[in-house]
Amino acid sequence: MSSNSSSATADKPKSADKNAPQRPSQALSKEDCLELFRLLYLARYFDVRLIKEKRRGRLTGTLYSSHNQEAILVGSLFGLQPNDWISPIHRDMPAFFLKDIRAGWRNPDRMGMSIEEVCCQVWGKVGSPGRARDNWSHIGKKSAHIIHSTSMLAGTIPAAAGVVMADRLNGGNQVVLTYNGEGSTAQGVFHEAINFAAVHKLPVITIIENNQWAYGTPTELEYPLPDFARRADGYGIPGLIADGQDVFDVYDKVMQAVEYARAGNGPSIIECKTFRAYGHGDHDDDRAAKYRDPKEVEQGRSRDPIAVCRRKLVELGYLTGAEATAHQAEGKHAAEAADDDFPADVVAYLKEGVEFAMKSPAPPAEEGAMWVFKEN
Ligand SMILES: Cc1ncc(C[n+]2csc(CCOP(=O)(O)OP(=O)(O)O)c2C)c(N)n1
Ligand SMILES: [Mg+2]
Repeated sequence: MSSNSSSATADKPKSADKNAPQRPSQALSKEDCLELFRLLYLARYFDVRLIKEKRRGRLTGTLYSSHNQEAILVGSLFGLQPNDWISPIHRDMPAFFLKDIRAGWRNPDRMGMSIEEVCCQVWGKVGSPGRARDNWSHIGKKSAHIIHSTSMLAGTIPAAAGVVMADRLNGGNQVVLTYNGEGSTAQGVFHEAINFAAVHKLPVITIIENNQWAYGTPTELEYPLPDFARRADGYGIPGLIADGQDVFDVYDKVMQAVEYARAGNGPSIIECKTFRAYGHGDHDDDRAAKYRDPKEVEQGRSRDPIAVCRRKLVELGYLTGAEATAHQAEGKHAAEAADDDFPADVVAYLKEGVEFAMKSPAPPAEEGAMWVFKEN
């Protein structure tokens, strides 16, 4: 893999030219491609449902919407091995249940968190890994190989480097995907951790979700070059650019980096170009409507990842006739989207998670000081 940034232009996952270089997505079966499409719907529906629950007053906590950024999560997670590690951040809530979901949505033996656990986390119930001790995305689960997310931007990259370094020393071959907003790339710890990973050739793949905004700061006030992937040049590692709206392009770039890392070549950075659909969090929606030009927002949301994927599946002949237009969630704000804009199995899966969480008890009050104060 070259260390130069590759093109953001995404092609069809299958090429008519037999001599064209094979991209990992060209090896995906029709079933895999349709599953990617379904998972985009699942990630979108999770966000839509939570926005609606919040507006109905049935939820507390801040919602950091992943709307319009789903292809980054789905495309990056689809090709991982179950025992690979991930470290999601605030905007990656669906990643907690999407990790190794390819092994079966209802497979009790899969490593990733179940939808019930994630909903319990959101609702602050006893069944959550964090046992209601912290905000939504502040969770992790060692047995699921999910590094605990924290508020300290880029703060999980050194932890991720340590995890895979330990695994390598034990003879393992696991990789770790860390997720970061483009704003976090200015943190000192971002540079220190990636430099460390580069020097020690650790299998750390750093995904930069470049959604053009870090809270109220636009990218031109964050970094003087158009491509955050160029940061990789300073560490002597590959810096790839993916079209963050195209699940197949994200899959391709991540699989290239995974193969490179597993072979012992070390880390990579993958910048996924996307656009933040809403305010930073739901508390910021009204303010964001003032600091962002409506034309910019319209343009940024015009390539919905569900629509991009649908077009490719139609081109490939994997979706035909009424099947191709059965559900139309793209381009709709949460308030406009109805359950029948989503596949029935997606709605049912989340319904079970939400109902489980709502019926679950809150943790007992005596737990409040556990793991905080040491007796005596
Ligand atoms: C070290 C640190 N500084 C500041 C903050 C406050 N903060 C939380 S999210 C955020 C913006 C993050 O922007 P970006 O990294 O682009 O991610 P996005 O929210 O756009 O996905 C800031 C400044 C923080 N959590 N940690
Ligand atoms: Mg950002």
